[in-house]
Amino acid sequence: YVVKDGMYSFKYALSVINRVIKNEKTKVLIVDDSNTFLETTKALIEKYRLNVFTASNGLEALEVLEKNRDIKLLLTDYIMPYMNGLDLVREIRKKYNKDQLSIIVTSAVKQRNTASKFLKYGANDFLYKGFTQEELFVRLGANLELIELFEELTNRANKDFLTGMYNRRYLFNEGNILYQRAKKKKQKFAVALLDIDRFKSINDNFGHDVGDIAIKKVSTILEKFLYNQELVARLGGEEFCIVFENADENEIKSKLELIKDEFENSCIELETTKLNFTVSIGCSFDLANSLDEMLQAADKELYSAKNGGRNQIRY
Ligand code: GH3
Ligand code: MG
Ligand code: MG
Ligand code: MG
Repeated sequence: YVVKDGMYSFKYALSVINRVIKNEKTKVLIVDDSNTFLETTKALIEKYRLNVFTASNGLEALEVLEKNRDIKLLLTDYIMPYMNGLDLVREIRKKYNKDQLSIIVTSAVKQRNTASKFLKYGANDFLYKGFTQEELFVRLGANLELIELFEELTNRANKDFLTGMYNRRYLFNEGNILYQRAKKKKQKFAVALLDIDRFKSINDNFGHDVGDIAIKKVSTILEKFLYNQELVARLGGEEFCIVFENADENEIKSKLELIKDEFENSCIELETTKLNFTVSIGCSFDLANSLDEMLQAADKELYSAKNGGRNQIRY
């Protein structure tokens, strides 16, 4: 099925693949009812550090995908028993958009409308069987590059540039999903707002750069105590939000105490001095009518923590 070329001919594709695949091994799934095709293509693709899975029909492919949700690219045949490639593409596109999974179709069927039919149903690319190694690698490279660009875009849209934490936008999208789930399943749910005390005076006395260091310090400390089951985000400025899903009230309270104390007991080493700062936290356990309402309630508590003298938690 695969026509061999001289090595020189796919240098370009290799350079793309090597750029796309950085640390982790990118997962690729090949679906074909011919074992010979599966084995040859798997061996070929594996040479370039891709992690290759195989399936011999559409149904099997859906199972493999279900178990490996981080598969980035699918190379599928058209005519197969049980579920053919066209039905497979239609099924997949109900669940995975083009920003999550690229689909390349390979077929020996040479009807005029085969390729367009597949593209209409959501395939990214189409290759007639008998393709050369170079053709395969160029298309793998191009389609994997696309996925990587989507990932980078998503990352930039959801993360805060200074700290690398999730941003306000992500918090509201993801937080609302978690809130609705908790409400439906009648599960526990809590939100906390954390704000640096007298942050303006850090900026005024030490400069904006040191202010930024303090903000980054918050992200380091939150990372130390949270992130297992919590959604953590920087809402803006020196204000942070923690969403607790399905956690016990006392557990949350003791975690927040630990965090507050950690700020009190640690400092930032500057060239000439040590900088100490504290935080205030407001927390709401009442599910209320929306995530927004919960945040408002937590904000009220935060306000009273500030009024009560700062460096404290209010529930
Ligand atoms: P309080 O104890 O009541 O919270 O007082 P505060 O001074 O911490 O609170 P306030 O909200 O009045 O001040 C927040 C300041 O944060 C105002 C703004 O100039 C500064 N700020 C916002 N974003 C950034 C940032 O990204 N970096 C730095 N260095 N400062 C920021
Ligand atoms: Mg076939
Ligand atoms: Mg503040
Ligand atoms: Mg503030």
